Amino acid sequence: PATAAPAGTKKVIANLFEWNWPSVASECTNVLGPKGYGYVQVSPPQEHVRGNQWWLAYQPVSYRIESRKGTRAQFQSMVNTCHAAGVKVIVDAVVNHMSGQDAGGTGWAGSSYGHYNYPGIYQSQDFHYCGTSGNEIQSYNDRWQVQNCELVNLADLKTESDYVRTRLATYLNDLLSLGVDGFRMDASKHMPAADIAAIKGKLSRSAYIVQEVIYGAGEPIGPGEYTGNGDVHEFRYGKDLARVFRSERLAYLKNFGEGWGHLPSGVSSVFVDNHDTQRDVGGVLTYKDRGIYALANAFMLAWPYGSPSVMSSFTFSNRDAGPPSDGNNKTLDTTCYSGWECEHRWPVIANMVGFRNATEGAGVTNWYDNGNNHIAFSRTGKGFVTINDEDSAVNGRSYYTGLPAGRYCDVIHGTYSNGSCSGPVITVDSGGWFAANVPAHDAIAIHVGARL
Ligand code: AAO
Repeated sequence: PATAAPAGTKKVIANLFEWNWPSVASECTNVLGPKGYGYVQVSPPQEHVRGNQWWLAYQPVSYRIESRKGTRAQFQSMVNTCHAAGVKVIVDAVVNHMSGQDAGGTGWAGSSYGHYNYPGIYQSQDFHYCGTSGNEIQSYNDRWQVQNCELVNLADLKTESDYVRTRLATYLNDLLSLGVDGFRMDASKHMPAADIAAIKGKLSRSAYIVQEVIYGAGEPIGPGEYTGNGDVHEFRYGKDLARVFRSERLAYLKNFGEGWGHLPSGVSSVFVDNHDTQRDVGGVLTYKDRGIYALANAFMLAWPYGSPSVMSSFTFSNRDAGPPSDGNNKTLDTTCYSGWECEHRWPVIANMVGFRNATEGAGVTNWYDNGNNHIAFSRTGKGFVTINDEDSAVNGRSYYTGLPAGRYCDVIHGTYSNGSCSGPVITVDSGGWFAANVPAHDAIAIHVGARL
């Protein structure tokens, strides 16, 4: 992330979507810290409406840090544990709106609420009523509607009002007081960039900011107008990468990123998929694509564009279904590979985080492609990767890496730890070359941080 406090070279985000706080804490200690993830992104921690769908977390009822994912004390303990493991914490901050239930009710932690009435927090005068049918956004081609009408019936806060801005900043400052390092600003497109800037200006200390603005072709509001506040999610990245892997040629990736019209690298937050795109925004690669998904993540982590974020999902077939939970809809502790996919632990993905860290700052050299689906490139002096997404193996080839001579762990097929490699070892000769076979839909990656 571009604006965070210095985190050395550890910049990769693990998005532990809908994990509860005790499980996030133990993952920081046991996996994220050791594997070199720099950040964990967690789902909205504030009180929300009751029920079991995952998206209820996006309907705030109060700013008490008490949700199906855990209590304030558990949240605090999670932040402390992650910090001790060298992992910073990014919170998904829902600040554009409150709940979307016409009837009102009682929230997770017991606060009562109406659609436009949150006792002690907001009353009717704090919301927009834009005058369309149901006050609903009818066209994304109308800037005013997008920022003054309701997104799926969610009570739309008047973020131009100083009272609302101050109340939102009070919530975010409470999280900062618990040690939080950054915020994913949910539904940023639905707030003028200046409103987000004003809220940011009320924060008690600097924090990493990443704004959710889904690029939509021809829409008047685009991601570029938010870069003054911090990073912005680049939704074109995952969509374009999926198209390349599915139906085009990996050779096209030679100038992936800015060369494709994406945001400037330094403010771009990228992912193969996120919790919305893996469900609704057709065409991206997800855990359901298995090996190709792993290769796409490997490319993202090897390619020096943007701040990469690795999705970690619970498994689902129904779009609305919540994570594994008990009879009261309290989220259960995570059990990887049973109800939870834990993509961030897949060996290819987790090991490529180490590649990212070891190659930070090094440019791309020695690009090779066969004009089709076999590519290779070096991260100057630090690492080398080749991806063969052809339907057949590429055998008997040598690759020029420019790396110092030595024996390197192939981190796609093996894990490097305590000086040894659990998989194949690649020997780079004194000229910087190695020879190896690459099976179909497979890859080889080596870096100076995993040299034997
Ligand atoms: C739920 C129910 C609703 C009910 C509501 C209130 O589903 O029926 O009315 O409760 O009771 C999540 C869920 C929602 C859920 C909501 C509240 O996804 O289902 O509603 O919580 O519980 C727009 C926004 C974007 C937003 C996205 C979902 O701009 O900010 O919709 N994402 C965030 C979160 C998301 C969350 C919310 C916001 C709300 O990540 O999880 O919702 O807090 C176009 C526009 C986009 C627009 C999409 C979808 O995108 O450009 O701005 O996103 O449409 O409407 C291609 C195009 C692209 C297009 C895209 C998708 O990629 O290029 O332009 O396809 O069609």
